[in-house]
Amino acid sequence: MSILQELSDLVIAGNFMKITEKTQEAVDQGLSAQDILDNGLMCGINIIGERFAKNEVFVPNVLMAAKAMNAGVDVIKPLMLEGGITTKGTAVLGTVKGDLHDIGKNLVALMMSSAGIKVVDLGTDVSSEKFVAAVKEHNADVIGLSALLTTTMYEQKNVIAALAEAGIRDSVKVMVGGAPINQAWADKIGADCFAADAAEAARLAKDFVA
Ligand code: B12
Repeated sequence: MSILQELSDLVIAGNFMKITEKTQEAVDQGLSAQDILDNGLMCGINIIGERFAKNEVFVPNVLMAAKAMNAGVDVIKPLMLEGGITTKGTAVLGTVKGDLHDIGKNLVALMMSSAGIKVVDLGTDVSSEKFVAAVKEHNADVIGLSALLTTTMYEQKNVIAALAEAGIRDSVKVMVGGAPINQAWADKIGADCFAADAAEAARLAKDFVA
């Protein structure tokens, strides 16, 4: 079995004890952080998502898998941050109100930091008011809104409306993302862009602050 397959299986099993050691082993074998993430850890969390949708596993299993995924990400974090030294612009990031998913948002934060962007991470379950206040306080160039639920994706629209109401919509680029989000949704709610993954989000943010 390949080490990437083993990492995927450890995420599925929620084995957060063993995954640190195994991820380090993958790093020591010379695998890139991106390979470990895309073809190991992410495979596992996606499989758990599919099984959860089919009621084959339940919330505690997903929580354990998320914990294992985060433990693996912690090992490759320093590699992903390599080179991100000069600060180019500021991004405010958060998961919208009512939504507690943060693995994807954390990866976006990591990739943006590694692209040299200063990231102000507001965490999860963030209200429009808090987003608006943070954009003003940090004079942000970019705001990134993460939503993983079909019920909370509408909050992205509310944040954009709140930015407009505060008179700062045109001074900040709005990026949206998360599993149910696509370009059509971004267009519909008047976001400036959509990115399907953290690497693309960082590339686009870099372009915005250039
Ligand atoms: C892990 C997980 C959980 C964990 C979250 C732990 C954590 N700390 O995040 C826990 C157990 C808490 C959880 C809870 C729930 N979950 Co959940 N969860 C998942 C799961 C399996 C994985 C999500 C994940 O982390 N993926 C890996 C990351 C890396 O991918 P990502 O988030 O998509 O992020 C990438 C891109 O989308 C993008 N991106 C993300 N954010 C942003 C932001 C910007 C600005 C940009 C540009 C890009 C971007 O870049 C990221 C990296 O490449 C998904 C299934 C899935 N495959 O999505 C279900 C899923 C999202 N959950 C689901 C559900 C239903 C729930 C619950 C309602 C379950 C319940 N009955 O309680 C609760 C809701 C809690 C709440 N209020 O938020 C459903 C949603 C269905 C729907 N139609 O809305 C899903 C799709 C599972 C399913 N197939 O049914 N969940």
